[in-house]
Amino acid sequence: MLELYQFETCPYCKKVRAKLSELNLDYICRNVSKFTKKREILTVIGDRDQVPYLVDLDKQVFMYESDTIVEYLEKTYG
Ligand SMILES: N[C@@H](CCC(=O)N[C@@H](CS)C(=O)NCC(=O)O)C(=O)O
Repeated sequence: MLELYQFETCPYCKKVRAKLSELNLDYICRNVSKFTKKREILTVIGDRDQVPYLVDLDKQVFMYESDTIVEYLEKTYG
């Protein structure tokens, strides 16, 4: 299962959402907008307070950086 930590107006997140849709992939969307308590989860499960952050549980892959994520999705699921 794929999980995307993101917020709606982030352009980098938008790029990742577009790729997920293009590949017709199901994913759980974790909305972590700025200035919310919920956002702290990112520094617990990752090492940076930054979105987008992708978790691919099946493959135990965790990553930041939209370009890296898009490339990973294309390579793995394209
Ligand atoms: N190079 C990163 C940039 C990501 C980025 O700057 N995300 C912003 C939101 S649009 C962010 O999380 N900034 C830190 C913050 O909001 O605290 C990428 O391509 O994913």
